Amino acid sequence: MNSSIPDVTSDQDVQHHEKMLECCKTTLSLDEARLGHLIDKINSFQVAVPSWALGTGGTRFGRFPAGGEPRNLDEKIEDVGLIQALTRATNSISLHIPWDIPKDATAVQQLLKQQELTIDSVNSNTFQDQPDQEFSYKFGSLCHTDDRIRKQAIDHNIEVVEHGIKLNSKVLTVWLADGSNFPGHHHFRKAFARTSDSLQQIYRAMPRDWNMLIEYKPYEPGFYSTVIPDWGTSYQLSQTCGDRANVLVDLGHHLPNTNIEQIVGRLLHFRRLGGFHFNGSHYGDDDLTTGAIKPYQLFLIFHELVTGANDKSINNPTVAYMIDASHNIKDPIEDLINSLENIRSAYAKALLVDFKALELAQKENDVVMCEQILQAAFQSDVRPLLAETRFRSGGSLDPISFFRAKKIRSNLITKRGKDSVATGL
Ligand SMILES: [Mn+2]
Repeated sequence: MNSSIPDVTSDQDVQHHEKMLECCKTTLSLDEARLGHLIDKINSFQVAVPSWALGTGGTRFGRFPAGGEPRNLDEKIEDVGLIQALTRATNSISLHIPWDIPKDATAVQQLLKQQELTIDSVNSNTFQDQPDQEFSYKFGSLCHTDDRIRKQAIDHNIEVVEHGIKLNSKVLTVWLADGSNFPGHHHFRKAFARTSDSLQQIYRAMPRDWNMLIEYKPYEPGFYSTVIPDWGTSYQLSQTCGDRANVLVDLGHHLPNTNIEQIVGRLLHFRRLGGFHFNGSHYGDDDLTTGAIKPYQLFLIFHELVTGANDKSINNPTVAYMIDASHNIKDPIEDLINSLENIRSAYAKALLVDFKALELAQKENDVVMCEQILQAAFQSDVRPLLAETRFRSGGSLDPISFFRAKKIRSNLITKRGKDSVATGL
């Protein structure tokens, strides 16, 4: 338990929780062994929080910060440490370069250790210009028509890897804003070929134990085309780079009603699912709380992940899970706790699916039974199971109530100020 945080269980209603847990065990027919097994599984499902998620996000219309935002990398690590202490569901932090360049890697390592955290992936940024940079990315980065600009973007990615090495990261995530806003601007084939070549150069510069994740997005900021719009393009680029390049699925990076669970299944089949960015959306890249809008879809995605993990013929690499959301209205810390709870809820429900019965029903084309088996798991109330998982690993039974009862946000405002702004936003 993080020593700077007071005991998180002392003021919780343990008795009430125990009653709820007994109900849950009865309803789900869980004996102690099965309960322990589920808790171990849920406990090992850890999701990284990115360094840019601790401040208030905004829209292009405005930003309404709550105050007490972390002013530097150390304070961001402290915030993730707090979320980890309360939830025991996020044991790593993902860094954005150049927003969060560690000035003293040894000191950062020490702070991470104190907070029981590690560095997950490092993320490059060629979607905006930095004050000291020579060339602009207005018309793209890795796809650019000008070799000098491409080289600048490639060098930036290599520099990001160098920062990551100092912090024991082993994953570079590349998301490109490269695309076009109007027909005719991009020569689609040439822009793709230049991007592929740039990614290969970055890939070759990475140490041999590093992985590259290639994220796709169908639109925005390019409203007519993006160079990497879909999983197929990411897949092709990964294959061209090599075994250590894989596809990253961001839930918000799909057109409305896309069957994301099928994409996940397909990538597992190809052994190319490398990373996952969780968020919630109704229309596009809304970056809302994970599971807030489409909990059934989230469950179906986890169902694919769990069946993939159970299938011995699938040899997919370890998937890097991260929350990639923006908190416009909610307190960022509460929102992240919300998301972690919803993610684990979907995972726990997917673990409850009767796979053998489902397999049989699928073989017999018993459509009704197939759906009922999934619904039986999806409609289970796993909240006591998640609370017990946190409790056993030293977290809080009810993290948001704890956060509020201890007035953590007002304490942060007192310490950091009402107008503190998280770097990068
Ligand atoms: Mn993302």
